[in-house]
Amino acid sequence: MNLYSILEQGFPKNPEACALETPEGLYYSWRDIDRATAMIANLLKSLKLKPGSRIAVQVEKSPEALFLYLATLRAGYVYLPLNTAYQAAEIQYFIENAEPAVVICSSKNFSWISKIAFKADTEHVFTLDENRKGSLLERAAVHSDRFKTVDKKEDDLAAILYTSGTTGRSKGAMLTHRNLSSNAQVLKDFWGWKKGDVLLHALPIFHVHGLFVAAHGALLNGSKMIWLPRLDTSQLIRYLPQSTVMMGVPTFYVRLLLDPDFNREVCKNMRLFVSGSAPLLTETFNSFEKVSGHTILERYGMSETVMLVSNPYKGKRIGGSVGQVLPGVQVRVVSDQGKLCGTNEIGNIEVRGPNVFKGYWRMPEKTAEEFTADGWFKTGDVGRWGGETSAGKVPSNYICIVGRSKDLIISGGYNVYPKEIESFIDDMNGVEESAVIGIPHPDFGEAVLAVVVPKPGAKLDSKQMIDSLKSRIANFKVPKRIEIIPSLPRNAMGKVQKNILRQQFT
Ligand code: MLC
Ligand code: AMP
Repeated sequence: MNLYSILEQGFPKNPEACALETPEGLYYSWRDIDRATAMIANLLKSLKLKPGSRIAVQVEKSPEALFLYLATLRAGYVYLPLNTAYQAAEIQYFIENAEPAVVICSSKNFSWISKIAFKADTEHVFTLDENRKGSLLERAAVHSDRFKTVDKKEDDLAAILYTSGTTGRSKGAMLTHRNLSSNAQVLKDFWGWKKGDVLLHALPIFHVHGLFVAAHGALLNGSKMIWLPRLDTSQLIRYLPQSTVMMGVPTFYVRLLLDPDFNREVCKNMRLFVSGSAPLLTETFNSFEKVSGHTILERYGMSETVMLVSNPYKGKRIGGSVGQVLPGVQVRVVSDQGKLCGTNEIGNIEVRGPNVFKGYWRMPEKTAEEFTADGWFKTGDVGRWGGETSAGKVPSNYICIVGRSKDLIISGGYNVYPKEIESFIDDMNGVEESAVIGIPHPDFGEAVLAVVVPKPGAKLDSKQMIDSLKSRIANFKVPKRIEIIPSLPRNAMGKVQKNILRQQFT
């Protein structure tokens, strides 16, 4: 098997039909996908890489970036997508940890990324830009446009997605061909994908949501995608009348609601709006229903498990609940003492099934820590079956997420681990210690805020600190605000009381 071959089974009979359309007026057919992915796969094959080689990619979103992902699958290698916001220190860590055989980056970053890559023994560095330029496509152009997709075992790796750890450095979640194909097949039925669907795609393609959930769904259904480079509400409003499905993080829906041109008429052709990656406020859920006439379908997933829970397509979608367990997946809610929780009892969410990843790249101990002795993956999310939301009573087969046991901030759908930011701040001159917290933010859901204690006699300038962080870490991780205070509140055990800081600074 190969995930690509499974997706390909869904491609439409007419290879000349439109598969991708871009706002610049470019149209790609299904035949174009087949030919372009074959040429890139032939290029990768010509490099005579070792089986299981990682192909690390940090490029802007473009149709060719999607083809590169699909070509990597076809050639049987492991795709490693990297957020375009990552800076040198972050990229260096990923490249040193994953040891990719090939790195593909934007031309503008070639000089520094290639230095990091060659130092880490990467054999090949190519470039790929948004405008169909770069050495990857130049080199692929001389290769044949036919390629026999490499046969893989179900358990072979298809992708590695780095997800930050609560302590220590990021961990690479290893996802297999089976993890991704089983999830795509389940969602195809669960969300009622049908002939004639058109997906409006404005998510980034270096995470589960945009790459696997959204793109796999359309590919497996043979549906055209309107391929937008990023979220731009006026472009969404321009293309919604031609679309039937859209997927986004909650910020997508918050911003659509603020746009005076967004209304029922624009959504007339739409069949389904999906939200995930971060909590959707019931207020947004309700307002969206009022303004658009559509009930957002919220679902819950993560890099290690792809999708595990979803509100139903046909049944009742409940604001404030992430829905029911997907077919083939098992979920349990367990108390800290290890007892199964009943309805309305809060506990830790654990999951088992064909969607659950193989482990963290080269971190067997971390992998073991995150699984229970009987093989369930600990999500780090806290929730309950049923109970009540502001929308009313929730049936006992629906899950509500109420918090996280992991110290994690989700800002605009991106994860930020306070520990990582605190360590950057603590290294700065004049800083005694810091605490990073998430506070409610109207656009991003949560915003990163740092509370910093100066060393005795030191004078700190929060603007300068923010500017310095911007040059060192991905922009979405940079605190929106830094508050300087004389000391951090601590409990009797000496632990920083972040809840008190949250109350104080919200
Ligand atoms: C951008 N900025 C952010 C940010 N995105 N700040 C906090 N959180 C974010 N998410 C900052 C930039 O640094 C910049 O700051 C300013 O906001 C404007 O940047 P921008 O690039 O113009 O932002 P914009 O294009 O508007 O992007 C916002 C966004 C984007 C929400 C559309 O972040 C996005 O597409 N998020 C989706 C994330 C996603 O796909 N998550 C899925 C993970 S998978 P300055 O200071 O430079 O001006 C997963 C599993 C699952 O979680 O269940 O799906
Ligand atoms: P990531 O590691 O980027 O894949 O993020 C996964 C995390 O996002 C999950 O563990 C949850 O904490 C969070 N998440 C995903 N979907 C939802 C949702 N619908 N509601 C609340 N949190 C969510």
